[in-house]
Amino acid sequence: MLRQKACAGSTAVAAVFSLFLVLFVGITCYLFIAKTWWFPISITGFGREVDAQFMRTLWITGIVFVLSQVALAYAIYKFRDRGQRASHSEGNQTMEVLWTLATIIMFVGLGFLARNAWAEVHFRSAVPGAIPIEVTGQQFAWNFRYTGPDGVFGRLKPELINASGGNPLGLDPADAAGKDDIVSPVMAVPVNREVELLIRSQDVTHSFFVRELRLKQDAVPGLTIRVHFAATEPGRYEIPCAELCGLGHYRMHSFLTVMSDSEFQSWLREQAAANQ
Ligand SMILES: [Cu+2]
Repeated sequence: MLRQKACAGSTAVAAVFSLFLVLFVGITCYLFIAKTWWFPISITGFGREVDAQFMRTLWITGIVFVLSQVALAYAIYKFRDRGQRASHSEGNQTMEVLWTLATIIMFVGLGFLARNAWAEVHFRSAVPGAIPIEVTGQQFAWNFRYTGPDGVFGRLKPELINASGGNPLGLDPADAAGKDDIVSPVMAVPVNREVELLIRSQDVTHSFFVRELRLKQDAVPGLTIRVHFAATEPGRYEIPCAELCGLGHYRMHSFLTVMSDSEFQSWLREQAAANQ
């Protein structure tokens, strides 16, 4: 039974909405394909695995996105209100089972493909001989500590922390192992050498993040969290704090410089001289 013509919906509204959806999908796809806003090149082997996983996920979710939005645009136009009686369906059990299974396979499959990248950061420990660097976040600065020639970090005493007095980490002068420790507000690492970060916080939760390393790790008060990487491209990269940590969060950042081994050795000597 048809309702009065005056009660029928407008074809124009359905058409415009469908067209908008198709345009929206097209522009979204263009932005990804043209890489209008894209991340910087990765400088770790692990980062390339992360990128590969990102692209796999993007392709699968992208195809699902396009198909579902185009189907939606089609349905909006095709089933627009023409004054016909509304009908409803009870659903389709076969379809329900199929798309639930497809979703499970997709998510478990993606997780399975990502297991290497995940294990590399979270399960595998650093190779023997990796350079240890202690990373300490505090409101609102990063400090990086190197062991010096003895290969051992000296003891820290929280009651000795005095940033304006030149002891931001609270190094204990009574501990001989700490005499050659180097503390710097910027980080340097030699290219193609594995380094192990020992990430700490003096106050609230911060987050160590270098986009090019594809590495992000929270710095949590009371914990020392280890992560490791080997950077393959010399250069200077920003280390922002990636966790909202207070009013000065926006200015909490430092820099990582990846340099040749000889440059790194002379950088360490300069820092040691400056720390005296
Ligand atoms: Cu912070």
